[in-house]
Amino acid sequence: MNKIISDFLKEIDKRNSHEPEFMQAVREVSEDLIPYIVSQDIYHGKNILMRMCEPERVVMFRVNWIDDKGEIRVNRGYRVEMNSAIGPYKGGLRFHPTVNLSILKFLAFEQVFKNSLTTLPMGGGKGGADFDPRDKSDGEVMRFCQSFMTELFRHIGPNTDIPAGDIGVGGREIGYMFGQYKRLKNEFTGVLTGKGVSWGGSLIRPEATGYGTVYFAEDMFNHEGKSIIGKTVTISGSGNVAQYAAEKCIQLGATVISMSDSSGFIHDKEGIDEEKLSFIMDLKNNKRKRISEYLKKYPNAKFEKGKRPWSLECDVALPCATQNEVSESDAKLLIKNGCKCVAEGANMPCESGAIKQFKLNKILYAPGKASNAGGVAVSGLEMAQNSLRYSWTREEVDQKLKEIMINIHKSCLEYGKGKDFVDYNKGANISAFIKVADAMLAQGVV
Ligand code: NDP
Ligand code: 2IT
Repeated sequence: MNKIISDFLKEIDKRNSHEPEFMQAVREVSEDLIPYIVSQDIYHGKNILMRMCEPERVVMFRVNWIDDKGEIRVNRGYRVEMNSAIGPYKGGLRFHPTVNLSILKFLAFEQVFKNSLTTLPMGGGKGGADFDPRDKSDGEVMRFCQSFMTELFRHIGPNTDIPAGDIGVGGREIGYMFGQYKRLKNEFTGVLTGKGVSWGGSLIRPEATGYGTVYFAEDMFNHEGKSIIGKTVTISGSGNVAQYAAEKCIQLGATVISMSDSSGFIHDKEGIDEEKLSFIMDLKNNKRKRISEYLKKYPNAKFEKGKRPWSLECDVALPCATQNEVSESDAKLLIKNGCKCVAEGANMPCESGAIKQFKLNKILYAPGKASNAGGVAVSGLEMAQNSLRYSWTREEVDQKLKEIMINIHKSCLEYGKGKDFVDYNKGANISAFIKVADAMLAQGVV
């Protein structure tokens, strides 16, 4: 079996050898999927995984814009349309200086599996640009978004490809891009999700990824007859996902002791309560400042410059910032310090060595494609509401989100349950694969 896997990976590597993040994502999925595919006559010999590893289409384009000093700036934009077997391409846009094809291909590949798990009819895609909105004025961000959409609009549409937010793309950026799309097409449609509530957005979409991650952690605890109530939680990131993961932990009665950004983490032993969290939300979302400013208001907390919060004693760790932010040695430290549950709010935050440690030590570990699927799931509900020209209440959307997370948990159990341990990674990979593979087989070699 190991030889079949390594031959497959060698073949994929030939075309993608300069894409380390993409190869990492493919490797992790292949180790679960190839043994399964080989055991199933309907999938074996159809080159189905190879087909899933090749994007249906990739567009790369120049994005010119003018900064506040009147200088002409050039960025690179992308959209990776990975797989449309079960629905139109769906997935976020990331604006961050590190964005490249490898990162977007890994995100698009993961998105295909994640979207399949949601049970909603969405294919997978991802896009973005190597643009950094953090040090730009509002006017610069608007001009960039307009220029980006001036090219992207011809490749997307409410029945073709429906982008949303990701790192560096929140409500403000979605607004500017929606405005430009509408102007170019003269159509008011659900072409993007994460829209404002008064112009087609869904209630609970901003909260959905963070809330869903915590619902999933609670589902894992409940399955063992335990609960997140009373647990100590360490969170990385302080953006959209981290903020609402923290909010849901607090609402459920857990104690959140850390949040972070790319400059370091804050440690508040007394716990980040609702008031402190609203200070962080204002700091990050309106003032757009660094997390270290938390100490000016709450001087009892500590700031650890340039570090991640995995050295803290905790019961639960929720990595909600970015890929490869938990190394194997971080994982060992977390386990040594008592951590029992890791649910990924971010995409691929744990390196392969870290996942190996979680499995060896039978930690409740949920891969992002399962635990952070609540965001895209509510995007799917936003699309449904747009098609119905109707909107559901907060309670209705939240209830549907909870049910979707419970269903994802069940799917993971179906294919991941062992004697005394649930391999959520394997469960998620196989369950997600089956739905996409069946659709691809039914649609022929296209
Ligand atoms: P935001 O841009 O709102 O926040 C990102 C946070 O992560 C910020 O605190 C940022 O710090 C930090 N961060 C980003 N890059 C790095 C880095 N290289 N090193 C250290 N810290 C970093 O993004 P989101 O909260 O939306 O996304 C966070 C993660 O969740 C990503 O992995 C994304 O793919 C994933 N995700 C997002 C979903 C969504 O609906 N938004 C859905 C599912 C997954 P700083 O401000 O200093 O840059
Ligand atoms: O990684 C993700 O699932 C997202 N960034 C959200 C995608 C979406 O279409 O809502």
